[in-house]
Amino acid sequence: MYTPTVLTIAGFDPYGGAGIQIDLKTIHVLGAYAFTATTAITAQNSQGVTGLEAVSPEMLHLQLSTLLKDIRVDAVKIGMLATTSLIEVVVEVLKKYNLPNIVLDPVMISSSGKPLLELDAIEMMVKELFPLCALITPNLMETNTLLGTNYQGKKEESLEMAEGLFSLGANAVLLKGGHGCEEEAVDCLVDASGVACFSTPRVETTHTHGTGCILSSAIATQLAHHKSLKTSVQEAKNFLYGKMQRTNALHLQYVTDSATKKEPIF
Ligand code: PXL
Repeated sequence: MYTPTVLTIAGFDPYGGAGIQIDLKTIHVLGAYAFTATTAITAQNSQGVTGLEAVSPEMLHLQLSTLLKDIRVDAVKIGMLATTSLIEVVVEVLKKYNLPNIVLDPVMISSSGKPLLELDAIEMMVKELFPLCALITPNLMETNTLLGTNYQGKKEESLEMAEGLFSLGANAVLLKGGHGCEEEAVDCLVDASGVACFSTPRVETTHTHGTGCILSSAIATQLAHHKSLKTSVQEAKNFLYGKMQRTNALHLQYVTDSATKKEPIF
């Protein structure tokens, strides 16, 4: 029997709650095989990111081309890209190997506030990378940065936001509602066929580190299983919702105050 494969191109989080570590865990538990190419090494713990170092463009190119000469990929998840020159490498490789089912989480800043993408890289990401993507999955802050807006995450704004994002050139957009201000967490999917919204109750939790990574990896994995985009989004959202209801309980050194604790989700 054939094992579907997902390639994740993302940053390395030694804490294991975000980046390629959680992508690998997500892809594995959802029944596909994960290949991982690292864009940057970060240092972090439950309190946030203390430093990061991007790999050289040559090294990212070598990781990708070495893998892709050898393997078949059914879907791609892209997370932290760090620099303009790494985006150039990713664009070149995606085109050269004509990779399918590309899901881009346009990571710009960590949940603890550390920039994870050079500011002047955003333009290149939109112009060169968005058109190659089956789906992009921005959150509220990323949406405001991409559109130069100041939306608050209200229900009545979501259609305008999602359509604004769709006009940036990706084949589909999933506008995530996790940072919104409504009681339900509603994600809106927009593609050429229209809009579909997916809702779960909002989970009251401080453990949000890596949620975007889990969602985008889970969607890519479902696409690798040949599910439709809508079904993939629905199943990925249900998976994340289930995991957020039962996070880890590790022995963290710094924070005993449950109000600010950030456990890896799984
Ligand atoms: O969740 C965004 C994110 C993505 N990738 C890496 C990260 C983070 C947030 O901290 O560290 C590697």
